[in-house]
Amino acid sequence: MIKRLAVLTLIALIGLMALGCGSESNQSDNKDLKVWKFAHEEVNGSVQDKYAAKVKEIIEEKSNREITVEVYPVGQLGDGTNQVELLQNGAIELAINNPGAVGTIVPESNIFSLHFLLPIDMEKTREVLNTSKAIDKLNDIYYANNMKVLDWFPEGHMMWTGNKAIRTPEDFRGFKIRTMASPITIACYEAYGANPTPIPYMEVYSSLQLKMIDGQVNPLFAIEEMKFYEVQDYLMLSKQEVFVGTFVANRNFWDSLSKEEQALIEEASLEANAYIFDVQEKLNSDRLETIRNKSDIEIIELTDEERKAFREASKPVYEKYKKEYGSQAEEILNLLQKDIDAIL
Ligand code: 6CS
Repeated sequence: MIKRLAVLTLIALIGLMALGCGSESNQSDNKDLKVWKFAHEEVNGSVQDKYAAKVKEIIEEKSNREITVEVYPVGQLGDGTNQVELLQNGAIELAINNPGAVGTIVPESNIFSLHFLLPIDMEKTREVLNTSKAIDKLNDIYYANNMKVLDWFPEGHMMWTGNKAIRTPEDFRGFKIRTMASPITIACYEAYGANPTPIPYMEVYSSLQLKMIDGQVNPLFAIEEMKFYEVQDYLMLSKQEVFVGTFVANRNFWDSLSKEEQALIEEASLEANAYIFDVQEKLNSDRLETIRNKSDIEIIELTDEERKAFREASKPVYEKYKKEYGSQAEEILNLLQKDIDAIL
């Protein structure tokens, strides 16, 4: 109930913002001026922020500034899950979200919360996301849930930080790890014996600092920009999954666009897909160096043998995904695994 009220309040707020924008168009007497609201889940300077800035730049320039794209980083329009609801309701036109947040709404999207699924080689992961038929099927399901998916892109490997070293699933026993809300993420950590605790992104730093949780999991760029490394003793280069971002439009908004406008957004997403791949590689490697230079956090690179033990422990969760989400989810997983095997 409280969550619903929060989303309704946000929608009302966004409505007021839209009225503001409308008067701007009237002042210039140009009824064709359009404002598209674009929310993402990260802070200024992040991977998603740079993606959104690239899309904004292309759309505004190529529309001769007849379209303005307003970018809202995390916090301004609620957290990741609020933002998915705002997009579904049409309160915002464009968004970047990720399966960790969409997983409670679109069960099949939890596929990307499975550990040890996507190739560890990020180029190959990108290729799978850009070409697999599994993605077409997922896109149809998102569309049925009011979201038109325009792009899937990797943001980096997920890594653990903690107040103790984690090298084996046994080390996770009783460990309170902050995760996103995806039920499959939660199941993975339960399979390791940990105590997964979903907390909004913007509350993770203080929860670590106050020792309400023992650790968290995120890509390196986020561990640096959110300053998690300041309040943690160990950083594990664990690479058990890839953080996948999704560029999406509200379905009614998408269907109401002209063919030219749709083509413009598709062109922007295609360009952003290539651009962001290099950006995430550089941000993740540069920020690991920043963490090394600015702190005395102990950095542990998991060996192949150590990763294997986690891979084995996470296998039952694949069965859970198939069993709980049904035949369509199973078909998507089979298709994806076939395409991954072909690329490896
Ligand atoms: O951990 C999270 O909740 C967030 N992590 C990243 C890297 N992006 C957005 C997401 O909400």
